[in-house]
Amino acid sequence: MTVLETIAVAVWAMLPAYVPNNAAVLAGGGRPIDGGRTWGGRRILGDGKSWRGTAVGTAAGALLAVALNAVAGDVGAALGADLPTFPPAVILALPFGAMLGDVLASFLKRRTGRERGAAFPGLDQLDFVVVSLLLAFLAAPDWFVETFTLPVLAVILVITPLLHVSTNAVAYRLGLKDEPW
Ligand code: CTP
Ligand code: K
Ligand code: MG
Repeated sequence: MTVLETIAVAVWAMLPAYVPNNAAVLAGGGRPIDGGRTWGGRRILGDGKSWRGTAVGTAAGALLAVALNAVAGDVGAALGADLPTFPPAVILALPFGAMLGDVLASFLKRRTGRERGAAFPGLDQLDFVVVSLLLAFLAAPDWFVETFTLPVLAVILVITPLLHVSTNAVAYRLGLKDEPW
């Protein structure tokens, strides 16, 4: 695989995990997952993790995966890359894993004294990737190993923080997000 093909596969395979967090920002609000409960004097998760944001984010990523499956052949031919299609279990695992990773990160942020919206460099940029990859592996191990080769994983590790930082900066400037991270 050429470097460009590797990048194309990496972006394609992770799109269903990239979109949920942005969709959650647009859909956010409503009842917080933790119902306002605290643990050790701090919120368990905080108001930034809502049922609606989580549900809409997961649905948006899953719908995108279904759409990508429909056009993988045509887009792959145009790009000259062998783009993967997502097995049914992965259609759900990638976006749900992204949302779960974000929720777990908020749990860690609250336990370490960070208020809602506080930055946690490193965790903020990679939480959703790690958990979505983990759930995708559990959902379809053979597909995972075939799709996420070491070069593809390496590209994901590099481009994810770049994409995360730039999309959040845009969302912040558009007034959609309270903080630029
Ligand atoms: N959001 C949501 N549900 C989620 C994730 C995000 O409703 N599961 C919405 C919330 O409105 C949230 C916004 O998207 O405020 C931005 O997401 P994020 O930066 O992850 O949340 P923060 O408000 O920064 O809270 P935290 O410090 O817990 O990350
Ligand atoms: K976050
Ligand atoms: Mg935030």
